[in-house]
Amino acid sequence: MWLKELYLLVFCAFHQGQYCDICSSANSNKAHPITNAIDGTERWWQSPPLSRGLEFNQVNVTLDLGQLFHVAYVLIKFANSPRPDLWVLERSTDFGLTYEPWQYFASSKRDCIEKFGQHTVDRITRDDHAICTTEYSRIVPLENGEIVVSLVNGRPGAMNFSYSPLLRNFTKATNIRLRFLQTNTLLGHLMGKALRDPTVTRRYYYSIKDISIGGRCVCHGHADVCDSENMLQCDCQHNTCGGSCDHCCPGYNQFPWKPATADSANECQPCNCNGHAYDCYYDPEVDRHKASRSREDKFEGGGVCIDCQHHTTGINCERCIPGYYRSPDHPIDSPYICYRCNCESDFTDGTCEDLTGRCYCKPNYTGEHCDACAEGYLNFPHCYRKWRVTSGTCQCSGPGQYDGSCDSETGQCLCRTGFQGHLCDQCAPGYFNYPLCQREFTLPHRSPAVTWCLSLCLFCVSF
Ligand SMILES: [Ca+2]
Repeated sequence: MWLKELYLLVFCAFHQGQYCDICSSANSNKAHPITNAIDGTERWWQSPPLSRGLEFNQVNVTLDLGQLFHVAYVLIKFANSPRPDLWVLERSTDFGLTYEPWQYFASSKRDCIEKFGQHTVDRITRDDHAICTTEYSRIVPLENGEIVVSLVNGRPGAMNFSYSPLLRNFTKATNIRLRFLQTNTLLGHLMGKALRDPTVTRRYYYSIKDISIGGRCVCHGHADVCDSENMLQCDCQHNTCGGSCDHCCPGYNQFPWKPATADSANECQPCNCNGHAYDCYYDPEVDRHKASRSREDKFEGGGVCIDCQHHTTGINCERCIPGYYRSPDHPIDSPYICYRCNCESDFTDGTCEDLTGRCYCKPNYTGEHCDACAEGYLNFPHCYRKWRVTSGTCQCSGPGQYDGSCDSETGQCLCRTGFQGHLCDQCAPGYFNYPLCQREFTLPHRSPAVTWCLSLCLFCVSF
């Protein structure tokens, strides 16, 4: 019976002597889940007692605030156990990825120094000094003790919070962690037979009735109020977005985001995407090269439109994509601004001229649809360069040309049998292996009939 009880969760009430009972999740009066620590009622959370293992000295309680806040104070009301002997209040500003100490708690200055370092007991000279406090680790009261941690009062910047960047930064938190390291052990004279009682560690645990946190939203000067109906989110203005108005809203990144100051709202400015994109991003390189056009039609800022629609592209969605041309009949912000090029010929690359739709031809070709040779070229679809041949200017050399002569109009060299091409530099059909250009014989199987035929042909050729 004793053993069994030792391994169960037990809670005790000192004001009723040493009355203890067994936790039970089935009965809300005997269940002590962590949600009780933030429910605003008298119900409390309780950790497993040390009778279940000394590792339960080390218990973390983490609060996720859901967004960035400036925290002014943390108030912890304890329940049916004394306040912890040794612990650290920690904060995270990156949504729980990393934590850093905010304040240390120990029962003596000596413990502060030994456990947390000499600097924790120095006088506060900096707004971000993490101090060690001894007043909250006393054994009494045994029940219903409180800890009030003020993160602003007593610091150099306390009277001028808005103008102390260090203090504003020090109070920021997205998550708060209570890292308990050691329970307060009840002293012998208070616990009567504690030393002789093997069950005494059943009474060593942490219990919290409620945690209150006071602070204000971090809105970077871009909101007047936090919306209490919407998870205390900042009611952002100045085209800013995010839980803390910490970035520009989609489509408003012509300039980098800035916090508001006493002198300027530093409003986020819209990008100029000519009605073809919803979002944009700020690119400092584009800004430096003055390549982005603002809504005021000036090359100021570095907004680059994202995902241009209606077959548009460019920093301001100001051009048509290849294969489309700008319509002469629609304004720049029309969804019909870009028409498809009608350039299906082999002699174009598929692109065409803005406003006219005239196809851009490959070299040597011309015409609305690249269906003629360009000036100086002839013989469509080959479109050779036209030669003005005077004596001795033929470009015919190499093994394929016949005698160095060429057509006076086209420059076409006179080729030997088995060669072709403008300069006779390819093998003709039926010949292979330039520059030899041998005759091809393809005889997959030498049947007697083929052999006969071959002999006959060779006989013919020899005549
Ligand atoms: Ca509660």
